[in-house]
Amino acid sequence: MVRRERWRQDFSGWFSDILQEADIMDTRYPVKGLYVWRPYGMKLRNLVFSLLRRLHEDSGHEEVLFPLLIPETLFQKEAEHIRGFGGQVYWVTHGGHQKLDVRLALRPTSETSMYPMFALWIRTHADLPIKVYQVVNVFRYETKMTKPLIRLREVTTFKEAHTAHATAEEAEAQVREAIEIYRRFYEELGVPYVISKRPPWDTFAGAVYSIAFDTVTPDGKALQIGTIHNLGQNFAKVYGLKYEGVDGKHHHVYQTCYGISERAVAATIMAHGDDGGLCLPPHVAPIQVVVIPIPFKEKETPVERVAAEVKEELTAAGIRAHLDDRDLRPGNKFYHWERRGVPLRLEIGPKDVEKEQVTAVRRDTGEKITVARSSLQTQVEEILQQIAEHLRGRAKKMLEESVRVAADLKSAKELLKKQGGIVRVPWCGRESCGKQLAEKVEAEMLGEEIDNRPAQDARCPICDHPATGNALLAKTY
Ligand code: 5CA
Ligand code: ZN
Repeated sequence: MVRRERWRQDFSGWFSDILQEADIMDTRYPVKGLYVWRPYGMKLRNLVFSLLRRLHEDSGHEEVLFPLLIPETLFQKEAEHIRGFGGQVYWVTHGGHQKLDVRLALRPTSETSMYPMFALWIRTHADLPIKVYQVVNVFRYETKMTKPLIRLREVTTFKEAHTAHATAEEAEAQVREAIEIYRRFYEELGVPYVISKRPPWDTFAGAVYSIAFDTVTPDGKALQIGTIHNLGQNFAKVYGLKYEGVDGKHHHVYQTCYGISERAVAATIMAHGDDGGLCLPPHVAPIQVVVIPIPFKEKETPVERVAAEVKEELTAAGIRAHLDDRDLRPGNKFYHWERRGVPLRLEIGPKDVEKEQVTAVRRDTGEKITVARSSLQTQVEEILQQIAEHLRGRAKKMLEESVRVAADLKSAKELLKKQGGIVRVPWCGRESCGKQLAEKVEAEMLGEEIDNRPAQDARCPICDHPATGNALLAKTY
């Protein structure tokens, strides 16, 4: 029943068709790397990001909103940061006809706008920690190929969290909390991931170290879906973020930041879709249940009335239900909602009315289930739960199968070339070996895996020293 041929073999085509046909995005906006969210996509985006907001709020993060424009004088202060982002910044140079004295950057991320303000807010240790987040647009002049939801020049939905702490230990603990938040977020979306510590040569500009979440796309590439950075005191020193400790002395704070963009929406779409279109996890599906009356030709039946009642009953129970009473053939309606990934369809025909039942059809498996009207709500809730679990399990299994261990570097290279996915190679942790590993398998180093350790006697295939971790290597988006 479930076909995933095109989804796998022509992922790019599948993805761009589905964005258009499922009413997610319009990709025809006449500026490269900028796209339009359409109503159904907007609903999906808001549901996905409300999960993320809730996880931040529940762990004590408070929402803020900083300006989009950053004066060049502030932006240029942190040398590493500039080296990393310099080539990607859009500059505002004029106000009307007037040339500006100080150019203004469109934020590519907000360290340089936030931290000078943090410096004004922090006086004593009692002002710490600061844990804030915002969900905003950021601009990056990306030079790699742009792609809707994946590589944008205007990232429209950038959740960035920024923190400041009195001690290095607290900043470390904050990194762990952020990892936990991102784990839970992606668990809820059923999006599988690997977590790794980015290699030193690919750390975020201005960070001490970076942690990345990656998923694997249907065409076998790694896609980074979130990062967490320990900034140490780098920015604190540049922007003067100091607090007076109990010892009466002034100390620089320790900072972290972590971000997720609308790539999370892309990851959700690709993790669960199939050749029929979207297949959305019930948590974030704009419509969880669509009710479709199936009137019998030429015969007066109460199917419409019963369908409306069913819809009302589900809505009252807090389920996002929709009644499709358009004057269309049922087959067309099935197709319409299938494309859009509605997890559950309820069909109501004359026989269903007679028997006081509805016919439920699962989007993920195509399975038909007869549900008694008397237990409608509980059964629908149960089925939605089962769908969520099935999707999560199926996606997780696929990712696990695509993380492979190779006997040697030559076969690792072959594996990546033929099947894609991620290869796991023991690594001594040294930069020169890491770079050679990536070169030899003709892929990129995602980083050192967090959740798995190499075997006791494992050795680095480059230098033959004992391995201190696993390198994850993949072709990347
Ligand atoms: N200031 C830090 C943390 S908030 C920061 O900017 N980190 S980042 O550059 O790694 O971005 C965080 C996440 O945003 C990335 O992991 C990636 O998933 C997503 N992202 C980055 N650039 C783009 C882009 N051009 N289009 C879509 N998503 C992006
Ligand atoms: Zn080595």
